[in-house]
Amino acid sequence: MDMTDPASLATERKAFYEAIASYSMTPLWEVLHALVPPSPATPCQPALWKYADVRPYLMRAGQLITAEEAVRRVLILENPALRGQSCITQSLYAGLQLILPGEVAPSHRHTQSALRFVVEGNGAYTAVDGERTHMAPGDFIITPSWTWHDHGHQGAVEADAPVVWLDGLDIPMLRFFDAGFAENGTAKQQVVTKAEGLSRHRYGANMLPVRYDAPFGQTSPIFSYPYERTREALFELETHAEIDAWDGAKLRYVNPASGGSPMPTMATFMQRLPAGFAGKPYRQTDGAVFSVVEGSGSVTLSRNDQLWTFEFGPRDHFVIPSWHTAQLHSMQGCVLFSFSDRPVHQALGIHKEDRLP
Ligand code: 1HN
Repeated sequence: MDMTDPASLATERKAFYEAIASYSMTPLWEVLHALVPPSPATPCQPALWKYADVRPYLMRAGQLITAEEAVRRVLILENPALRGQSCITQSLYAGLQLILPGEVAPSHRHTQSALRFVVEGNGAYTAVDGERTHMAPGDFIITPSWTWHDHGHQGAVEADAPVVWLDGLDIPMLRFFDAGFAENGTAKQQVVTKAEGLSRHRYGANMLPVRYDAPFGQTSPIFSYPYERTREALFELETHAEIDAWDGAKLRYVNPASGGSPMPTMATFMQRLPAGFAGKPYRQTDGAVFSVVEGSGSVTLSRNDQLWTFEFGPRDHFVIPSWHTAQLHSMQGCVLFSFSDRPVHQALGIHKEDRLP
């Protein structure tokens, strides 16, 4: 073999790769650069789902299948670059779920953690471990890992009766760890054993039981964070506090017992961009999913030499993938809910954020 002749060397290497392939081996040096890229190289793409486009299909789904037959009547928001994988980023699942008056989405439980962010409608409830909570637009609700949960709608049949919420789950993460288990309930609906609001009274008044029992492990014992209280906090901050040049007025939801994220795998945030806000650019390793609550604005995204601009209004959804530079703008002012896998990055000590000038 002539090591100085590139052509014959290439032929020899190729033969070598083929020889080791039958022993399920492959040379690192051919893939090393891609395995440890100079900066996060996500296959995910920024994407926007305009609610005006999505809603008619959700309502059509409501005519084609019942919540009970579907178990969960959801249109999955798939990242356009990851079609067929049921995920919006490599680690997160997102979908829009519809429930209509009189319907029940039957009781089950799974190791995957879920969050609900209510997008429209009134009259629906979700039940977690024997306690029901009603769902109102802007409410953030948690289904902790391995807790029984069902949803229902007791409202009247009216034009605005459909209730739609954003589901956020850590499905791809649990799939990665091969740690997904699920179980169906014996009854369609679980028996209600607790008064509505009990968990909020017990854990959500800036107080905790003297002998705190962590009913859901690392997950927050409060499973419903109503929009009313979040909104008031943000609007008071907008009026009376300094506005962050990157985020506007942004707060993170917490597990009051730990100060950490509400769920071990997902962080959730709400932010208010004041009217006329022109945010500075930032990038983060945690890809984030946004649900627009009120108002309108735009987000400009860039990565290498690619550029995206999304104009958004109420109930629109968009995804900012890992390490894409983002800049938020709002002429009118707006409120944005978002969630990401940040707690996992932080637990691993790999979370990075650049707040650029
Ligand atoms: C689930 O249990 C719900 O409980 C929603 O509403 C979406 C997606 C995959 C697996 C389980 C729910 C889900 C899900």
